[in-house]
Amino acid sequence: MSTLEAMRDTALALVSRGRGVLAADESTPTMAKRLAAVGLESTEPRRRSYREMLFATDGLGEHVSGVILFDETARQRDQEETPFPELLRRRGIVPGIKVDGGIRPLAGFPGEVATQGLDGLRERLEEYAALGLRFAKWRAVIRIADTLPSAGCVEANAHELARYAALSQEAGLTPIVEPEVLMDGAHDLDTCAEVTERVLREVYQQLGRQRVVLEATLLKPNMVLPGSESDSRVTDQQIAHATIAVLRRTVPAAVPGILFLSGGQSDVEATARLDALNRLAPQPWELSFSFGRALQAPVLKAWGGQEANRAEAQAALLRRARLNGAARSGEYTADLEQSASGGGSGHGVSVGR
Ligand code: 5MM
Repeated sequence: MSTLEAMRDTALALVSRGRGVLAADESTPTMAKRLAAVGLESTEPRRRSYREMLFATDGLGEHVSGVILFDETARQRDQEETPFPELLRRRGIVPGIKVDGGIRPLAGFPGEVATQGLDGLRERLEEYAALGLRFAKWRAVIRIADTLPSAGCVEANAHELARYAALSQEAGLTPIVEPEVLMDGAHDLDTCAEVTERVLREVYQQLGRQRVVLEATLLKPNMVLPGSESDSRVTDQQIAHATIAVLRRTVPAAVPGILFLSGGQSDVEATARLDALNRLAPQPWELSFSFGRALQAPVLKAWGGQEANRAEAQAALLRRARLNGAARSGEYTADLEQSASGGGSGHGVSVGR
């Protein structure tokens, strides 16, 4: 099998029916925030045991196709000394890695950011491939404000995403391209739609220029939503229609799948909206999830750093994975949310960045 075919197979495996991706790639500072929110100090042994609890969940592979790891986690092992990428692989879950170096202010563009990490990326990707990681992920961040985003910021971020994607394919890792238009702000649904469309248009133009093979990529975008400080109330159906309209205008049919990020929505909101999106089938691409907070918020709450809570926390993870699995085919309902067993209140847990 050629490298290209292998990368395409990885993309297809990640968007296989009824399954989606667990984003467990929080950087050390982000993980410190997540642990602090449940009253825990972030130490290397604690991050390791939390991630082991997630990955060792029996049956996780039924609804989780892949896990995005952070560099530290990709090098850690479980209590039997099995490296985490291998542990996941044995469970039928594809291991991948976040390769961006986080965001920094974009010079000359006050209030806007760019993602760092292109320097030395080729060598890091080679090392990650040797560690058994099969896909990579890079997150670009776009903010909406009065006159933002600027054209310069959108272009710089799209260009970086395309350079990263080309380098990933060179190393044989399927790139997940994540341009996140943040939910922060008081903007309305139409403004988010307009900005997301501009961003995705630029991203696909840059991917084409950098000769990225779209069949061996996946997109990880935001859903089109009103800003978190906006007064406007919209239904899940309006969100789904606005999101699909933008995606159909901008994302080529050659892309096998779209994995939405949750971006600060509650776990229940993210699932309900993924379900609403999938009720608008058929689309040219699979519509799935790559949730971090919307999968982990109830898990962290149930775990609380106590080994005694492990089974309850794993049940909470399985429950959300199962519900999102149902949303993949538009079969999630409020009744299912209430009745699904294994922890969770059904009221929704939301976590800010
Ligand atoms: C937007 O963040 C990504 C998806 O997570 P949510 O579903 O919680 O929005 C996530 O993969 C993110 O890229 C990682 O958590 C890493 O974030 P940091 O800020 O630590 O680089």
